Amino acid sequence: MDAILQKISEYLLKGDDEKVFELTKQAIEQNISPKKILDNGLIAGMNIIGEQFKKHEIFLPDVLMAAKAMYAGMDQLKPLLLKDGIQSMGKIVLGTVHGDLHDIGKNLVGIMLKGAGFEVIDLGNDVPAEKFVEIALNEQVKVIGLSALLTTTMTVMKEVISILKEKDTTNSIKTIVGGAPLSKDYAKEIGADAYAYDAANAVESVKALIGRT
Ligand code: B1M
Repeated sequence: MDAILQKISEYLLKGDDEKVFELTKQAIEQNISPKKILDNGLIAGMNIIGEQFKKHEIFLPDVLMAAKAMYAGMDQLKPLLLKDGIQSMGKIVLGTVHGDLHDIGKNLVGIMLKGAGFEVIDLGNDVPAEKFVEIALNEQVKVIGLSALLTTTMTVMKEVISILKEKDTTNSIKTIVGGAPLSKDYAKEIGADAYAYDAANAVESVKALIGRT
């Protein structure tokens, strides 16, 4: 792996946002692809943080610092992941479900969708089930994208799908779900139309959902 990507990962672990910002900038100047910087630098570091947190080797403030450093790197990559002047591919409502504050992955999905030409209505995090449906109907959106990082909040996705069923809108509004605890099987179980394991896969899945592959 490129030494600089290793360094990005190491400083993310230390929660040093200034250093991560600077190193990400340098990696871009070295013509390393944004996807590689993201996957092998920033996300690689975040995955280690997740493991350390699980083993109680680090605590919540450390995770928060790492998240801040992750955003410092993402700020540098964002313009490169976005493409200008593409005709709109359609609208999507996106958000992290109620009770869940994790938004890094959801934001990455949003960046990649925008980069692919979709108009993204980002509702943020901790979004109640009814809100997703209300906005999707008001904005005449064809796809709702739901993100969840906690096993305790995954169930809100099922609530969104139930509301869509109640309103008889499952034909016109499709759902895509994602997030670390999710799986294809769980998505199928709750009646979601698609599941994506990462941001690039989310773009492919949304394209397939609205017939723009
Ligand atoms: Co939290 N957290 N956290 N956390 N956190 C996890 C998720 C956890 C797995 C850590 C662990 O124990 N190993 C664990 C969940 C356990 C479980 O439920 N099974 C956990 C916990 C327990 C908690 C708290 C409960 C801790 C506490 O308070 N005791 C608490 C909950 C707060 C709440 O939400 N109510 C909490 C808090 C936090 C912080 C606020 C400190 C911070 C979030 C900051 C932020 O998001 N602004 C945080 C973080 C950073 C993490 C970890 C370390 C990293 C998450 C992340 O950003 N990953 C995480 C461990 C881990 O996941 N390895 C952990 C990087 C990101 C790019 O990946 O989000 O998976 P990810 O997104 C990916 C894919 O999943 C996919 O594409 C993305 C890009 O590739 N994807 C989609 C995501 N959404 C998608 C939607 C799609 C399609 C694909 O379609 C719409």
